Amino acid sequence: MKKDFGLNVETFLGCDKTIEEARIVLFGAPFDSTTSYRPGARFASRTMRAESYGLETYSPYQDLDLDDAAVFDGGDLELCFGDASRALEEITAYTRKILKLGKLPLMIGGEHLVTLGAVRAVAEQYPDLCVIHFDAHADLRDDYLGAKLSHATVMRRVWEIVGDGRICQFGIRSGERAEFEWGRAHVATRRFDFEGLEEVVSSLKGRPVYFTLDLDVLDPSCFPGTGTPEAGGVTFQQLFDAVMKVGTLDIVGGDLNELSPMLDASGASTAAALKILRELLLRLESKYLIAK
Ligand SMILES: [Mn+2]
Repeated sequence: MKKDFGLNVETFLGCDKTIEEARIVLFGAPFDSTTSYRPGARFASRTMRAESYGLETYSPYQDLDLDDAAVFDGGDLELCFGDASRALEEITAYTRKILKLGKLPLMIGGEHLVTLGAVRAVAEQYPDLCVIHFDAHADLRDDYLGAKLSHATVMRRVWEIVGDGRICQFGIRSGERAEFEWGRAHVATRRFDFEGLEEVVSSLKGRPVYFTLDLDVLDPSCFPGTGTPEAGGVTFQQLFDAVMKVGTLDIVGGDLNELSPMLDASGASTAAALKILRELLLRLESKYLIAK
């Protein structure tokens, strides 16, 4: 409820609890300096906040309402553009603060590299961390054009933290032959869709999980607003169903990334990202909410 003379601060729709009340802390990481093709993901979080007013807080899918959820919107980090190491350090520091408060960090990228900053902090707290990764791209290169820190290398850097057998990828349909060959020995890669997700979810029950969702896992026909679109992706409904399954796990951190809102003037990509975010938040909160 808006106060007469409260601060004029825009939050993601329905995420207006205080930090003390919140169980989940949402924040934006507007960084896209290593994007290899079409930049613009730095504008995702602010565009999502503004356009969230076209979204209902109520989910007819889950019969739950964001107004009842305990989510604080921390706004956007002020990140050093052009220096990936510094930007990642800032993301790690903020994520660490959220974890110290006993709350769940949920980050809106930005390009996919931002995930590394959050995982560094989450893995400090949960050394046995597992990672579920939805993406069109394997992101397992050791370097990209000589750069170790890139959105094309992010999962390789995450692997260096969590180790073998801890990363499960789904929807992957793009990468170098060498990435797929390396991946076979070190990570579990499911190509093209979410086949096998139920088994993975069963095997991860009770374990701390970081969930990183590169929205380009969606087909470009329903999600064209992204830097590196890849034909042959999943439908919105397939992604929704998969997110519902992942959301039953002990998620201890997560992110959505790679929405570039200005690459889809229709706004449909932003709307898809918003709906997935709403449903993920509600799924994570569902054990505390009573369906009305
Ligand atoms: Mn991707």
